[in-house]
Amino acid sequence: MSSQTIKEVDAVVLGAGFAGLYMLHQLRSKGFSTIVYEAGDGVGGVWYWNRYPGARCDIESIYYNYTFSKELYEEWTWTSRFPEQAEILRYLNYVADRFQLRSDIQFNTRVTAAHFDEKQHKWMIHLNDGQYILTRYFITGIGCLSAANVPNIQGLQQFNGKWYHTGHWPHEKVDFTGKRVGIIGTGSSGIQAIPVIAKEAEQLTVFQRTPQYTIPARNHAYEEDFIKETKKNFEAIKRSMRNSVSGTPFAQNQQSAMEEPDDKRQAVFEKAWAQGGFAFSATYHDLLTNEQSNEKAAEFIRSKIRQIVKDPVVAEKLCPKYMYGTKRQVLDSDYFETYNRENVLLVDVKESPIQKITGEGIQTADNHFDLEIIIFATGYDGMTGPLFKIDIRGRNGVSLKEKWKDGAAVQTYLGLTTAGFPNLFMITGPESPSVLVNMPIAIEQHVEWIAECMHYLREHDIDLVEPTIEAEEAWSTHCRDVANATLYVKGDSWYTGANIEGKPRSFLIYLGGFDYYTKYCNEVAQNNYVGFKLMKLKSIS
Ligand code: N01
Repeated sequence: MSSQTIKEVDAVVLGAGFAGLYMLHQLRSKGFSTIVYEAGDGVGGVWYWNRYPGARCDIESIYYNYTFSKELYEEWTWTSRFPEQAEILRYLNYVADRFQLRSDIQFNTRVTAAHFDEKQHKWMIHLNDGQYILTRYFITGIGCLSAANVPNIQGLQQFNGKWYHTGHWPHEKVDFTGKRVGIIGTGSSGIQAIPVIAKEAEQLTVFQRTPQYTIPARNHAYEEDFIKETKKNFEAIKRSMRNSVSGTPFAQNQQSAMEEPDDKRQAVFEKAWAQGGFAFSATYHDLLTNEQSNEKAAEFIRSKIRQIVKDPVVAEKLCPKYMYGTKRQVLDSDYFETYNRENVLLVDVKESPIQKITGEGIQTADNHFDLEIIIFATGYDGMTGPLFKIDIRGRNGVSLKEKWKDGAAVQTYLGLTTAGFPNLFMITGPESPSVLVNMPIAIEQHVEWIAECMHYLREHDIDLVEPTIEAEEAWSTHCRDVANATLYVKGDSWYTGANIEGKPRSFLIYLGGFDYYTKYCNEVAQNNYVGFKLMKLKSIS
């Protein structure tokens, strides 16, 4: 390390998305000096990077926003049910300006390493420009899906055309007009991009490994009166989201799909299909715990695919066979209809695997497909991937990667902290409800808990907070027990890590319900942070 003067702050926050922006706002209001580092040149996080055609949110806009400020909620007007990426990005820019956050955000800066210095009892943060910064608290707000997965397919470097990953889309428009385009991957990103690109490209070839259960989003513009009413009901909406299982104001039907007569169940599914959005997954409480109920939902969606897609061979290839919902349910706009277009070709790469990428396109076991553009909609190394991109080292120089290495289960306390890494907080970290809850609401809960915790520590002259091994073992066991009672753990997806070659399989999302989780975290705080070691430096040295 050089002898340069090292800047020091109370808190370093990583990422200027929903999490980082609100964390900064909270810490400032409590008088903590804070700096946010952001790799991009603007705010927005996932909505800054995911600019691919068709990108929009799958949670309704009136719920997919901050609730910490009534004024903000009243000032901002969403235009449609499911907001487009550009609109969410505008919203986050508005928030950054509205609360004058930019002055404490350093853009175009990547944190490469964060090491806990045991002599100073502080974190030394290493930046990609060679600078260092010392901080008491280190807080990650880097999301669960920011480490892009570009599969290691032989020959990519030889490809003469252009290629893109959906999560690192260029800022300028990619022109597909008159082009032969190939897209690999049919998860949420691929399914949103395919109908839009198909309208522009000369030919679109979809390389599908696993078909998906997707429900029509039924996006529409909002009426003025609806928005007025929503704003009037802000407090009630906020209360119901914050006290709900999923961070949205929707109640789940408490009935089992198997208790309902066939005709009634069919009508319930039809109604949810017509309504669009996530209503379908809330039709019965046991779709993800009872295999028979699950199959009823799965077969309903397959029947819809067979109705929509005209070519029965293509329709059958598009019918998923795995258990409904064990991969994230997708919302689409005209996805299956797109396969009725003459310029769209579906290639089943389970039947005929991709062998290599050539200078001119993609070679599968049976065919060569000439392409000018290849799009990787191949997802992310989820949950731990973003954290592992940074060399985070706690006590004794042990890295997070080593602590959670192959097969050794990830262990956290509340999905927020982990033993051996004092004063490290992970917003929406592994083993918290995160991606199975409406994210802005999950983020607000974490941010407020962290800020309160830091305030408490300062008020009580406590310098370090770190979970006990016992507390984190108990939390992780509870997390696994809850997950193992569901069908989620049986799926092969980024939820379980099965999408990344060699990644140990584990389900790292807390499924006990957002309401229960919030109550639990609050009780930990009310009981003087039970499960944490609270340390005063005076008594350490
Ligand atoms: O990624 P995915 P995503 N050869 O992992 C395939 C959120 N999100 O970016 O299923 C061939 O879901 C892979 O196949 P398989 C949301 O939480 C939200 O689409 O592994 N194919 C799969 O089809 C979502 O769940 C929104 O067999 C390969 C696809 O690539 C999460 O982000 C929008 C392959 C990856 O699907 C991730 O979604 C977008 C290979 N080597 C994203 N490797 C909204 O809010 C992978 N695949 C709406």
